[in-house]
Amino acid sequence: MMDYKNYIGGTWVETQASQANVNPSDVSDVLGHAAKSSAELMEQAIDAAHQAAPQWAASTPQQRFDVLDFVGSEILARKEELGRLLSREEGKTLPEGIGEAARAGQIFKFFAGEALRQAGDRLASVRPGVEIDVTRSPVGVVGMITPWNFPIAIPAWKVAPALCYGNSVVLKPAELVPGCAHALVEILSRSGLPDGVVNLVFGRGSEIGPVLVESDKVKAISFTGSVPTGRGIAAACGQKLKKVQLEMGGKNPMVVVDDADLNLAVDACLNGAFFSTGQRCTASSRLIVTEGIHDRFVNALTDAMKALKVGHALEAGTQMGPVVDERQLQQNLSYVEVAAKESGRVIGGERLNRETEGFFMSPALVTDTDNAMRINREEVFGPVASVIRVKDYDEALAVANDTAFGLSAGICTTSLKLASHFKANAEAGMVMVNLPTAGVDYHVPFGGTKGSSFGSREQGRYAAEFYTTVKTAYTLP
Ligand code: UN1
Repeated sequence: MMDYKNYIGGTWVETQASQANVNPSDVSDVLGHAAKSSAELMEQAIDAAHQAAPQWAASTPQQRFDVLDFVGSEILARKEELGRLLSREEGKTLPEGIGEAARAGQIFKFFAGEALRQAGDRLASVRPGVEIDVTRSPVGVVGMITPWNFPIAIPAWKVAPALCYGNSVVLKPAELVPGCAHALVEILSRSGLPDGVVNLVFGRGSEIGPVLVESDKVKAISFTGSVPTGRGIAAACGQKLKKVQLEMGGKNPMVVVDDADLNLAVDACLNGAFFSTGQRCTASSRLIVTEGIHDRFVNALTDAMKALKVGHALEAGTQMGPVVDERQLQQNLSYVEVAAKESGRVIGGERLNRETEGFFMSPALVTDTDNAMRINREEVFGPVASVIRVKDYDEALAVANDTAFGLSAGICTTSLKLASHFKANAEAGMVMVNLPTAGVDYHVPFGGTKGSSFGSREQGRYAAEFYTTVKTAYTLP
């Protein structure tokens, strides 16, 4: 059994460990216990990051490349083992866990390369003889608060760019998945980073999160999680005039129009709605389907959904693992109930028993819904999707955009004209044509509009916007 310790100033710090890391596929399998840190320990981690910041800010591109490349190589070499750990603590299937671990490795590799490609602009001044340089400097200490649903990829896509651009880090991972964050930081601890550049603090978000957000030594906060928590963080950062980046919920529409390739649309919706047990902010949760294809689509998707094998995440052949914990399972089931009460027709959505005691449920499809129903307004964060029948593409687009969220939006169509129109007019940060709304590349920007995101984009070269400060220097030689 593992004892997940905090990592502060280059040392693994012994703390009273009390938060159990439980396998959602089998609650008798406890992976370990994580530190439940005090505000004081969080302060220590912030101090360590603050002290180490100038040294890392002055590091060369080669040093940054070497660290990030080392971490990326080790994650990729160990992707099976790390993927197994991920699936065991979070519950996504083993192929999904291995895929996510590989993604984390690739993210480090990408930013290793970016460390060598940090360029600025040199411009002529409007004044004679004056030269202008526009360059990027590190921000300083960056605080990161990460969710349980991507336990290694999300810490990776925050930590890697932070280090690439010369910042130091305090990472506060989700309580439910300490194992992956611990494994990642353990690799970072052997990567050649100076002590204090990366710090890891386990504990309750409500207790140690505010310390991180409010500290004057922390210059920026990157958060992925719920809208209410994000709002609170943004308000606190606003008070402190601190940089903030939020990735929050989604109620992502997938439009299926009459001319869609039916098999492709069913595959995209099955994947988008139910893979990773629907626990993705990019999940396709509103399937908006035009009249001419509606019944064929619903029948085919229902068959495909019912055929999904739900079970232990580590068992070969499992296509959908458990829900992450009892609280989330109850939330999912209560949304199914709400949808039924609101006159939706529910297929699936029942608690399931398996050989091991875990948080299993059958995927749920709610048909005959309209966009005003709660099931179509609020994020469930589980394997629950609803179908909204519409007359035509114009109505589909209007319904797709009628939401408080704007992370990802998809369309299944064989029409270039509709695809182009949708790309231009969907109010979302990411648009997918004939692809699931979830499952993104690691080298391009990730983020949304409206209530889904706040601040500049994560990932790809666009990450530089958040992790650096722009400096404009004028010289009269
Ligand atoms: C994906 O769909 O590949 O929390 C990534 C989430 C997102 C990541 C989704 N931040 O679900």
